[in-house]
Amino acid sequence: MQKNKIIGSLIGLAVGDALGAAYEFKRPPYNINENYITGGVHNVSIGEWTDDTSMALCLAQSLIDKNGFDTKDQMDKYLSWYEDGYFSTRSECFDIGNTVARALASYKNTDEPFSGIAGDNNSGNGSLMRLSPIALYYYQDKEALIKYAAQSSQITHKSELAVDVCIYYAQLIAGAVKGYSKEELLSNEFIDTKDMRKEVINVMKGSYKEDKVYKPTGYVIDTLETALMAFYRFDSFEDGLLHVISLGYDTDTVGAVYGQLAGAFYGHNGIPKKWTNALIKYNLLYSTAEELYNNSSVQKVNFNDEMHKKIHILVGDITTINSDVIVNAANYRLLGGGGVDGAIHRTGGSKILDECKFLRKTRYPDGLFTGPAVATTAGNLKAKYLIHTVGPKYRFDSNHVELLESCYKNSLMLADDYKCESIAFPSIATGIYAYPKDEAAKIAYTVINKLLVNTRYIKDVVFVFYSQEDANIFKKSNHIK
Ligand code: AR6
Repeated sequence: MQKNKIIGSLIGLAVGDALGAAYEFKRPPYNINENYITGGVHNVSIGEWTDDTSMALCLAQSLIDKNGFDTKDQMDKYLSWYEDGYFSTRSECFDIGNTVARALASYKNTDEPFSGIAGDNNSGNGSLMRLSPIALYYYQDKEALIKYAAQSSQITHKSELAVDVCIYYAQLIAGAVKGYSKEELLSNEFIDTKDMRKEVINVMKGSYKEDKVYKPTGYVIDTLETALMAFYRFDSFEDGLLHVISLGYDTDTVGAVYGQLAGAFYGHNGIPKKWTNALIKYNLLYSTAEELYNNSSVQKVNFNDEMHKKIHILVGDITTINSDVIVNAANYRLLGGGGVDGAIHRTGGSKILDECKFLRKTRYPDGLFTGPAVATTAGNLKAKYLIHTVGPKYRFDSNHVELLESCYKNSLMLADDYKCESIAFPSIATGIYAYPKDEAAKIAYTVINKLLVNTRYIKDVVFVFYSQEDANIFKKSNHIK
Protein backbone atom coordinates (compact mmCIF):
# COMPACT_ATOMS: atom_id res chain seq x y z
CA MET A 1 0.00 0.00 0.00
CA GLN A 2 2.74 2.48 0.97
CA LYS A 3 4.67 1.66 -2.17
CA ASN A 4 1.73 2.47 -4.44
CA LYS A 5 1.29 5.75 -2.61
CA ILE A 6 4.96 6.71 -2.66
CA ILE A 7 5.22 6.02 -6.37
CA GLY A 8 1.90 7.80 -6.87
CA SER A 9 3.19 10.95 -5.22
CA LEU A 10 6.29 11.32 -7.39
CA ILE A 11 4.54 10.28 -10.60
CA GLY A 12 1.59 12.48 -9.63
CA LEU A 13 3.93 15.44 -9.33
CA ALA A 14 5.33 14.80 -12.81
CA VAL A 15 1.90 14.20 -14.36
CA GLY A 16 0.57 17.45 -12.90
CA ASP A 17 3.63 19.30 -14.14
CA ALA A 18 3.42 17.78 -17.63
CA LEU A 19 -0.31 18.29 -18.04
CA GLY A 20 -0.08 21.91 -16.90
CA ALA A 21 3.07 22.84 -18.82
CA ALA A 22 1.35 23.72 -22.08
CA TYR A 23 -1.01 26.16 -20.32
CA GLU A 24 1.52 28.04 -18.19
CA PHE A 25 0.68 31.74 -17.75
CA LYS A 26 -2.63 31.43 -19.61
CA ARG A 27 -5.58 33.36 -18.25
CA PRO A 28 -8.89 31.60 -17.82
CA PRO A 29 -11.34 30.82 -19.17
CA TYR A 30 -10.00 28.42 -21.80
CA ASN A 31 -10.67 24.85 -22.77
CA ILE A 32 -8.29 22.20 -21.60
CA ASN A 33 -7.65 18.92 -23.26
CA GLU A 34 -7.90 15.76 -21.19
CA ASN A 35 -4.70 14.50 -22.80
CA TYR A 36 -1.28 16.08 -22.93
CA ILE A 37 -0.90 18.72 -25.61
CA THR A 38 2.17 20.33 -27.12
CA GLY A 39 3.06 24.02 -27.03
CA GLY A 40 2.97 26.71 -24.39
CA VAL A 41 5.75 29.10 -23.39
CA HIS A 42 8.35 26.31 -23.43
CA ASN A 43 6.89 24.57 -26.46
CA VAL A 44 6.68 21.28 -24.59
CA SER A 45 6.12 17.95 -26.27
CA ILE A 46 3.53 15.38 -25.23
CA GLY A 47 4.13 14.23 -21.64
CA GLU A 48 7.08 16.56 -21.16
CA TRP A 49 7.64 17.91 -17.65
CA THR A 50 9.60 20.94 -16.49
CA ASP A 51 11.64 22.36 -13.58
CA ASP A 52 9.27 21.09 -10.88
CA THR A 53 9.95 17.47 -11.75
CA SER A 54 13.63 17.97 -12.57
CA MET A 55 14.22 19.47 -9.14
CA ALA A 56 12.15 16.80 -7.40
CA LEU A 57 14.25 14.15 -9.14
CA CYS A 58 17.47 15.88 -8.02
CA LEU A 59 16.19 15.93 -4.45
CA ALA A 60 15.06 12.31 -4.54
CA GLN A 61 18.36 11.17 -6.01
CA SER A 62 20.27 13.07 -3.36
CA LEU A 63 18.31 11.42 -0.53
CA ILE A 64 19.05 8.06 -2.12
CA ASP A 65 22.73 8.70 -2.87
CA LYS A 66 23.48 10.26 0.50
CA ASN A 67 21.25 7.97 2.50
CA GLY A 68 19.52 11.01 3.93
CA PHE A 69 19.45 14.78 3.92
CA ASP A 70 22.53 16.56 2.60
CA THR A 71 22.05 20.21 1.64
CA LYS A 72 25.32 20.53 -0.24
CA ASP A 73 24.65 17.50 -2.39
CA GLN A 74 21.15 18.78 -3.12
CA MET A 75 22.51 22.16 -4.21
CA ASP A 76 25.20 20.48 -6.32
CA LYS A 77 22.52 18.44 -8.07
CA TYR A 78 20.31 21.50 -8.64
CA LEU A 79 23.33 23.26 -10.08
CA SER A 80 24.12 20.42 -12.47
CA TRP A 81 20.52 20.46 -13.59
CA TYR A 82 20.73 24.22 -14.17
CA GLU A 83 24.10 24.16 -15.91
CA ASP A 84 24.19 20.76 -17.58
CA GLY A 85 20.60 19.60 -17.89
CA TYR A 86 20.93 16.80 -15.30
CA PHE A 87 17.46 15.25 -14.86
CA SER A 88 16.02 17.43 -17.59
CA THR A 89 13.87 16.17 -20.45
CA ARG A 90 16.18 18.01 -22.84
CA SER A 91 19.92 18.36 -23.07
CA GLU A 92 19.67 21.55 -21.05
CA CYS A 93 17.60 23.25 -18.39
CA PHE A 94 14.88 25.28 -20.14
CA ASP A 95 12.84 26.62 -17.22
CA ILE A 96 13.94 27.97 -13.87
CA GLY A 97 12.28 30.16 -11.23
CA ASN A 98 13.88 33.47 -10.27
CA THR A 99 14.40 32.63 -6.62
CA VAL A 100 16.02 29.30 -7.44
CA ALA A 101 18.30 30.93 -10.01
CA ARG A 102 19.40 33.59 -7.49
CA ALA A 103 20.03 31.02 -4.78
CA LEU A 104 22.07 28.85 -7.12
CA ALA A 105 24.16 31.82 -8.25
CA SER A 106 24.84 32.71 -4.64
CA TYR A 107 25.73 29.09 -3.81
CA LYS A 108 28.17 29.00 -6.70
CA ASN A 109 29.92 32.07 -5.31
CA THR A 110 29.94 31.24 -1.64
CA ASP A 111 29.71 27.45 -1.44
CA GLU A 112 27.11 28.01 1.27
CA PRO A 113 24.15 25.65 0.71
CA PHE A 114 21.70 27.74 2.75
CA SER A 115 21.66 30.35 0.01
CA GLY A 116 17.89 30.79 -0.01
CA ILE A 117 16.40 34.21 -0.58
CA ALA A 118 14.49 35.53 2.45
CA GLY A 119 11.50 37.84 2.88
CA ASP A 120 7.79 37.75 2.13
CA ASN A 121 8.43 39.24 -1.30
CA ASN A 122 10.26 36.08 -2.22
CA SER A 123 7.52 33.65 -1.24
CA GLY A 124 7.33 31.78 -4.52
CA ASN A 125 6.22 28.19 -4.85
CA GLY A 126 9.65 26.90 -6.01
CA SER A 127 10.42 24.89 -2.90
CA LEU A 128 6.88 23.54 -2.57
CA MET A 129 6.82 22.31 -6.16
CA ARG A 130 9.65 19.80 -5.57
CA LEU A 131 8.84 18.85 -1.97
CA SER A 132 7.40 15.36 -2.10
CA PRO A 133 10.67 13.31 -1.94
CA ILE A 134 11.18 14.68 1.58
CA ALA A 135 7.77 13.43 2.66
CA LEU A 136 8.24 10.09 0.91
CA TYR A 137 11.60 9.49 2.53
CA TYR A 138 10.76 10.66 6.05
CA TYR A 139 7.08 9.82 6.32
CA GLN A 140 7.71 7.55 9.31
CA ASP A 141 9.72 10.04 11.29
CA LYS A 142 7.76 13.17 12.13
CA GLU A 143 10.62 15.09 13.69
CA ALA A 144 12.93 14.57 10.72
CA LEU A 145 10.07 15.25 8.32
CA ILE A 146 9.40 18.70 9.75
CA LYS A 147 13.06 19.61 10.10
CA TYR A 148 14.02 18.60 6.59
CA ALA A 149 10.89 19.95 4.92
CA ALA A 150 11.92 23.33 6.34
CA GLN A 151 15.57 23.00 5.36
CA SER A 152 14.74 21.72 1.88
CA SER A 153 13.00 25.05 1.35
CA GLN A 154 15.58 27.22 3.08
CA ILE A 155 18.38 26.32 0.69
CA THR A 156 16.55 28.23 -2.06
CA HIS A 157 13.52 29.82 -0.39
CA LYS A 158 14.09 31.21 3.10
CA SER A 159 10.80 33.10 3.23
CA GLU A 160 8.87 32.06 6.34
CA LEU A 161 5.75 31.60 4.26
CA ALA A 162 7.46 29.20 1.86
CA VAL A 163 9.04 27.30 4.75
CA ASP A 164 5.79 27.01 6.73
CA VAL A 165 3.89 25.82 3.68
CA CYS A 166 6.52 23.13 3.07
CA ILE A 167 6.31 22.00 6.70
CA TYR A 168 2.54 21.77 6.41
CA TYR A 169 2.35 20.13 3.01
CA ALA A 170 5.06 17.56 3.78
CA GLN A 171 2.96 16.37 6.71
CA LEU A 172 -0.12 16.10 4.52
CA ILE A 173 1.75 14.01 1.95
CA ALA A 174 3.25 11.82 4.69
CA GLY A 175 -0.21 11.38 6.23
CA ALA A 176 -1.63 10.41 2.84
CA VAL A 177 1.15 7.83 2.41
CA LYS A 178 0.24 6.38 5.80
CA GLY A 179 -3.37 6.00 4.70
CA TYR A 180 -5.18 8.77 6.57
CA SER A 181 -8.59 9.75 5.20
CA LYS A 182 -9.24 13.18 3.68
CA GLU A 183 -11.28 14.15 6.72
CA GLU A 184 -8.38 13.30 9.00
CA LEU A 185 -5.78 15.02 6.84
CA LEU A 186 -7.79 18.19 6.50
CA SER A 187 -9.03 18.36 10.08
CA ASN A 188 -7.82 21.21 12.26
CA GLU A 189 -6.14 18.79 14.62
CA PHE A 190 -3.96 17.09 12.04
CA ILE A 191 -1.12 19.59 12.19
CA ASP A 192 0.32 21.71 14.93
CA THR A 193 -0.07 25.33 13.83
CA LYS A 194 2.07 26.71 16.64
CA ASP A 195 4.62 29.22 15.32
CA MET A 196 3.17 29.13 11.83
CA ARG A 197 2.51 32.31 9.91
CA LYS A 198 -1.11 33.45 9.98
CA GLU A 199 -1.37 33.37 6.17
CA VAL A 200 -0.59 29.64 6.26
CA ILE A 201 -2.88 28.98 9.23
CA ASN A 202 -5.69 30.70 7.36
CA VAL A 203 -5.38 28.18 4.53
CA MET A 204 -4.99 25.26 6.92
CA LYS A 205 -8.14 26.29 8.75
CA GLY A 206 -10.11 25.99 5.54
CA SER A 207 -9.86 29.05 3.25
CA TYR A 208 -9.68 26.47 0.44
CA LYS A 209 -13.24 25.39 1.20
CA GLU A 210 -14.67 28.78 0.25
CA ASP A 211 -16.69 29.30 -2.86
CA LYS A 212 -14.59 31.92 -4.63
CA VAL A 213 -12.38 32.43 -7.65
CA TYR A 214 -9.04 30.68 -7.15
CA LYS A 215 -6.01 32.18 -8.84
CA PRO A 216 -2.96 29.92 -8.67
CA THR A 217 -0.19 32.43 -9.17
CA GLY A 218 3.43 31.68 -8.30
CA TYR A 219 2.83 32.93 -4.74
CA VAL A 220 3.15 29.92 -2.47
CA ILE A 221 -0.04 30.69 -0.52
CA ASP A 222 -2.10 30.85 -3.73
CA THR A 223 -0.62 27.59 -4.95
CA LEU A 224 -1.29 25.82 -1.68
CA GLU A 225 -4.84 27.10 -1.44
CA THR A 226 -5.73 26.07 -4.99
CA ALA A 227 -4.18 22.61 -4.69
CA LEU A 228 -6.04 21.97 -1.43
CA MET A 229 -9.29 23.25 -2.87
CA ALA A 230 -9.08 20.66 -5.64
CA PHE A 231 -8.00 17.89 -3.27
CA TYR A 232 -10.92 18.74 -0.99
CA ARG A 233 -13.58 19.23 -3.65
CA PHE A 234 -12.96 16.34 -6.06
CA ASP A 235 -13.04 12.61 -5.60
CA SER A 236 -10.44 11.51 -8.11
CA PHE A 237 -6.89 12.40 -9.08
CA GLU A 238 -8.08 13.19 -12.59
CA ASP A 239 -10.96 15.56 -11.81
CA GLY A 240 -8.93 17.58 -9.31
CA LEU A 241 -5.99 17.95 -11.68
CA LEU A 242 -8.10 19.00 -14.66
CA HIS A 243 -9.74 21.58 -12.45
CA VAL A 244 -6.55 23.22 -11.14
CA ILE A 245 -5.12 23.39 -14.63
CA SER A 246 -8.27 25.05 -15.95
CA LEU A 247 -7.65 27.97 -13.58
CA GLY A 248 -4.62 29.27 -15.49
CA TYR A 249 -1.49 31.14 -14.30
CA ASP A 250 1.18 28.85 -12.83
CA THR A 251 -0.53 25.75 -14.19
CA ASP A 252 2.43 23.37 -14.24
CA THR A 253 3.37 24.08 -10.63
CA VAL A 254 -0.12 24.01 -9.18
CA GLY A 255 -0.53 20.74 -11.09
CA ALA A 256 2.70 19.40 -9.61
CA VAL A 257 1.75 20.50 -6.09
CA TYR A 258 -1.72 19.01 -6.34
CA GLY A 259 -0.23 15.86 -7.91
CA GLN A 260 2.16 15.26 -5.00
CA LEU A 261 -0.66 15.05 -2.48
CA ALA A 262 -3.36 13.55 -4.67
CA GLY A 263 -0.87 10.99 -6.03
CA ALA A 264 0.00 9.94 -2.48
CA PHE A 265 -3.65 9.80 -1.55
CA TYR A 266 -5.07 7.92 -4.56
CA GLY A 267 -1.86 6.00 -5.20
CA HIS A 268 -0.15 5.22 -8.49
CA ASN A 269 -3.11 3.04 -9.47
CA GLY A 270 -5.39 6.03 -9.08
CA ILE A 271 -3.61 8.08 -11.76
CA PRO A 272 -5.08 7.58 -15.24
CA LYS A 273 -2.96 5.31 -17.43
CA LYS A 274 -3.28 7.68 -20.39
CA TRP A 275 -1.20 10.14 -18.34
CA THR A 276 1.38 7.79 -16.84
CA ASN A 277 1.93 5.90 -20.11
CA ALA A 278 2.71 9.03 -22.09
CA LEU A 279 4.93 10.64 -19.46
CA ILE A 280 8.48 11.32 -20.65
CA LYS A 281 11.07 9.25 -18.73
CA TYR A 282 8.33 7.41 -16.91
CA ASN A 283 10.64 4.50 -16.09
CA LEU A 284 13.18 6.80 -14.50
CA LEU A 285 10.51 8.44 -12.36
CA TYR A 286 9.10 5.07 -11.36
CA SER A 287 12.45 3.55 -10.41
CA THR A 288 13.49 6.66 -8.46
CA ALA A 289 10.25 6.53 -6.49
CA GLU A 290 10.76 2.82 -5.92
CA GLU A 291 14.23 3.48 -4.55
CA LEU A 292 12.85 6.16 -2.25
CA TYR A 293 10.39 3.59 -1.00
CA ASN A 294 13.09 0.99 -0.42
CA ASN A 295 15.18 3.45 1.53
CA SER A 296 12.41 5.15 3.44
CA SER A 297 10.91 1.99 4.81
CA VAL A 298 14.11 1.18 6.67
CA GLN A 299 14.43 4.50 8.36
CA LYS A 300 16.49 4.76 11.48
CA VAL A 301 13.36 4.94 13.62
CA ASN A 302 12.79 2.06 15.95
CA PHE A 303 9.13 2.68 16.44
CA ASN A 304 6.40 4.83 15.09
CA ASP A 305 4.74 6.87 17.76
CA GLU A 306 1.99 8.23 15.60
CA MET A 307 0.83 4.81 14.51
CA HIS A 308 1.29 3.65 18.10
CA LYS A 309 3.53 0.84 16.94
CA LYS A 310 6.52 -0.05 19.02
CA ILE A 311 9.46 -2.39 19.10
CA HIS A 312 10.49 -3.47 22.59
CA ILE A 313 13.57 -5.22 23.84
CA LEU A 314 13.26 -7.45 26.90
CA VAL A 315 15.62 -9.68 28.82
CA GLY A 316 14.11 -12.86 30.27
CA ASP A 317 12.39 -16.16 29.60
CA ILE A 318 10.03 -15.92 26.65
CA THR A 319 7.61 -18.41 28.22
CA THR A 320 6.72 -15.81 30.85
CA ILE A 321 5.91 -13.06 28.36
CA ASN A 322 2.38 -11.76 28.16
CA SER A 323 1.82 -11.30 24.46
CA ASP A 324 -0.85 -12.34 21.92
CA VAL A 325 1.67 -14.43 20.03
CA ILE A 326 4.88 -16.16 21.11
CA VAL A 327 7.22 -17.36 18.40
CA ASN A 328 9.01 -20.66 18.81
CA ALA A 329 12.43 -21.31 17.26
CA ALA A 330 11.50 -24.88 16.37
CA ASN A 331 13.12 -27.65 14.32
CA TYR A 332 11.62 -29.33 11.27
CA ARG A 333 10.17 -32.21 13.30
CA LEU A 334 7.91 -29.81 15.25
CA LEU A 335 7.97 -32.15 18.22
CA GLY A 336 10.05 -30.14 20.67
CA GLY A 337 13.75 -30.00 21.35
CA GLY A 338 16.26 -27.97 23.37
CA GLY A 339 16.69 -24.21 23.83
CA VAL A 340 13.59 -22.04 23.51
CA ASP A 341 11.70 -24.90 21.92
CA GLY A 342 12.24 -27.10 24.95
CA ALA A 343 11.27 -24.35 27.38
CA ILE A 344 8.10 -23.58 25.43
CA HIS A 345 6.94 -27.19 25.29
CA ARG A 346 7.72 -27.69 28.98
CA THR A 347 5.80 -24.63 30.12
CA GLY A 348 3.14 -24.72 27.43
CA GLY A 349 2.14 -28.32 28.15
CA SER A 350 0.94 -31.30 26.13
CA LYS A 351 -1.75 -29.51 24.12
CA ILE A 352 0.96 -27.91 22.02
CA LEU A 353 2.64 -31.22 21.33
CA ASP A 354 -0.69 -32.83 20.46
CA GLU A 355 -1.43 -30.15 17.89
CA CYS A 356 2.09 -30.38 16.50
CA LYS A 357 1.71 -34.14 16.09
CA PHE A 358 -1.55 -33.57 14.27
CA LEU A 359 0.15 -31.06 11.96
CA ARG A 360 2.84 -33.61 11.19
CA LYS A 361 0.20 -36.17 10.24
CA THR A 362 -1.74 -33.74 8.07
CA ARG A 363 -0.10 -30.64 6.59
CA TYR A 364 3.55 -31.44 7.24
CA PRO A 365 4.25 -35.19 6.86
CA ASP A 366 7.88 -34.31 5.97
CA GLY A 367 8.20 -31.71 8.68
CA LEU A 368 8.28 -27.91 8.51
CA PHE A 369 10.81 -26.36 6.13
CA THR A 370 13.14 -23.59 7.16
CA GLY A 371 11.51 -20.16 6.70
CA PRO A 372 7.71 -20.67 6.79
CA ALA A 373 5.62 -20.21 9.93
CA VAL A 374 2.72 -22.19 11.36
CA ALA A 375 0.41 -21.44 14.29
CA THR A 376 -0.86 -23.70 17.05
CA THR A 377 -2.50 -23.26 20.41
CA ALA A 378 -0.25 -21.68 23.01
CA GLY A 379 -1.37 -24.20 25.66
CA ASN A 380 -0.59 -22.91 29.13
CA LEU A 381 1.47 -19.95 27.91
CA LYS A 382 0.10 -16.44 28.39
CA ALA A 383 -0.54 -16.07 24.68
CA LYS A 384 -3.36 -16.70 22.23
CA TYR A 385 -1.18 -18.50 19.71
CA LEU A 386 2.20 -20.04 19.38
CA ILE A 387 3.87 -19.62 16.02
CA HIS A 388 6.51 -22.14 15.07
CA THR A 389 9.23 -21.31 12.62
CA VAL A 390 12.47 -23.13 11.85
CA GLY A 391 15.56 -20.96 11.65
CA PRO A 392 18.46 -21.63 9.25
CA LYS A 393 21.49 -23.65 10.31
CA TYR A 394 24.16 -21.04 9.81
CA ARG A 395 26.90 -23.35 8.62
CA PHE A 396 24.76 -25.55 6.41
CA ASP A 397 22.20 -23.26 4.80
CA SER A 398 24.06 -21.07 2.33
CA ASN A 399 21.03 -18.79 1.86
CA HIS A 400 20.77 -18.25 5.60
CA VAL A 401 20.10 -14.51 5.29
CA GLU A 402 16.96 -14.94 3.18
CA LEU A 403 15.82 -17.84 5.33
CA LEU A 404 16.16 -15.90 8.56
CA GLU A 405 14.35 -12.94 7.00
CA SER A 406 11.55 -15.30 6.02
CA CYS A 407 11.22 -16.62 9.57
CA TYR A 408 10.61 -13.12 10.92
CA LYS A 409 8.48 -11.99 8.03
CA ASN A 410 6.23 -15.04 7.91
CA SER A 411 5.75 -15.12 11.67
CA LEU A 412 4.84 -11.43 11.82
CA MET A 413 2.43 -11.61 8.91
CA LEU A 414 0.79 -14.79 10.18
CA ALA A 415 0.22 -13.14 13.56
CA ASP A 416 -1.31 -10.18 11.74
CA ASP A 417 -3.57 -12.52 9.77
CA TYR A 418 -4.75 -13.88 13.11
CA LYS A 419 -5.63 -10.29 14.10
CA CYS A 420 -3.16 -10.27 16.98
CA GLU A 421 -1.80 -7.02 18.39
CA SER A 422 1.45 -8.16 19.95
CA ILE A 423 4.13 -10.72 19.17
CA ALA A 424 7.23 -11.86 21.05
CA PHE A 425 10.26 -13.22 19.20
CA PRO A 426 13.19 -15.16 20.60
CA SER A 427 16.51 -14.64 18.88
CA ILE A 428 15.82 -17.25 16.20
CA ALA A 429 18.72 -19.49 15.11
CA THR A 430 21.29 -17.91 17.40
CA GLY A 431 21.53 -20.86 19.80
CA ILE A 432 21.94 -24.41 18.60
CA TYR A 433 21.79 -23.28 14.96
CA ALA A 434 24.79 -21.00 15.60
CA TYR A 435 23.79 -17.88 13.67
CA PRO A 436 26.18 -15.09 14.77
CA LYS A 437 24.18 -12.91 17.12
CA ASP A 438 25.19 -9.56 15.65
CA GLU A 439 24.33 -10.61 12.10
CA ALA A 440 21.02 -12.11 13.19
CA ALA A 441 20.23 -8.95 15.16
CA LYS A 442 20.52 -6.74 12.11
CA ILE A 443 18.35 -9.01 10.01
CA ALA A 444 15.66 -9.37 12.66
CA TYR A 445 15.42 -5.68 13.36
CA THR A 446 15.55 -4.55 9.74
CA VAL A 447 12.82 -6.93 8.63
CA ILE A 448 10.50 -6.09 11.50
CA ASN A 449 11.11 -2.36 11.29
CA LYS A 450 10.35 -2.43 7.61
CA LEU A 451 7.22 -4.57 7.82
CA LEU A 452 5.70 -3.10 10.94
CA VAL A 453 4.34 -0.10 9.04
CA ASN A 454 2.25 -2.49 6.97
CA THR A 455 0.64 -4.55 9.72
CA ARG A 456 -3.05 -4.00 10.28
CA TYR A 457 -3.27 -5.39 13.79
CA ILE A 458 0.20 -5.90 15.22
CA LYS A 459 1.24 -2.87 17.21
CA ASP A 460 3.88 -4.24 19.54
CA VAL A 461 6.83 -6.41 18.71
CA VAL A 462 8.96 -7.71 21.56
CA PHE A 463 12.43 -9.10 21.03
CA VAL A 464 13.19 -11.35 23.99
CA PHE A 465 16.78 -12.17 24.91
CA TYR A 466 17.90 -14.72 27.39
CA SER A 467 20.72 -12.55 28.67
CA GLN A 468 21.51 -8.86 28.98
CA GLU A 469 24.62 -9.47 26.94
CA ASP A 470 22.54 -10.71 23.99
CA ALA A 471 20.21 -7.72 24.30
CA ASN A 472 23.25 -5.44 24.22
CA ILE A 473 24.56 -7.10 21.06
CA PHE A 474 21.16 -6.53 19.47
CA LYS A 475 21.12 -2.89 20.44
CA LYS A 476 24.69 -2.27 19.37
CA SER A 477 24.22 -3.96 16.01
CA ASN A 478 21.23 -1.75 15.30
CA HIS A 479 22.56 1.48 16.82
CA ILE A 480 19.84 1.56 19.43
CA LYS A 481 20.65 3.41 22.64
N1 AR6 B 1 13.61 -17.50 26.47
C1 AR6 B 1 14.20 -16.66 25.63
N2 AR6 B 1 15.29 -16.97 24.90
C2 AR6 B 1 15.80 -18.19 25.05
C3 AR6 B 1 15.24 -19.15 25.92
C4 AR6 B 1 14.09 -18.76 26.66
N3 AR6 B 1 13.46 -19.59 27.50
N4 AR6 B 1 15.97 -20.27 25.83
C5 AR6 B 1 16.98 -20.04 24.97
N5 AR6 B 1 16.88 -18.77 24.50
P1 AR6 B 1 17.83 -21.96 20.36
P2 AR6 B 1 17.96 -22.06 17.43
C6 AR6 B 1 17.71 -18.07 23.47
O1 AR6 B 1 18.97 -22.88 20.44
O2 AR6 B 1 19.32 -21.55 17.37
C7 AR6 B 1 16.12 -26.36 19.57
O3 AR6 B 1 16.57 -27.57 20.06
C8 AR6 B 1 19.09 -18.59 23.27
O4 AR6 B 1 19.98 -17.96 24.18
O5 AR6 B 1 16.66 -22.21 21.20
O6 AR6 B 1 16.96 -21.52 16.46
C9 AR6 B 1 15.13 -26.55 18.45
O7 AR6 B 1 14.33 -27.69 18.66
C10 AR6 B 1 19.37 -18.20 21.84
O8 AR6 B 1 19.89 -16.88 21.76
O9 AR6 B 1 17.24 -21.90 18.85
C11 AR6 B 1 16.00 -26.67 17.25
O10 AR6 B 1 16.47 -27.96 17.10
C12 AR6 B 1 18.03 -18.19 21.16
O11 AR6 B 1 17.08 -18.29 22.23
C13 AR6 B 1 17.13 -25.76 17.55
O12 AR6 B 1 17.18 -25.66 18.96
C14 AR6 B 1 17.76 -19.32 20.18
O13 AR6 B 1 18.40 -20.50 20.60
C15 AR6 B 1 16.91 -24.37 17.01
O14 AR6 B 1 18.04 -23.60 17.23
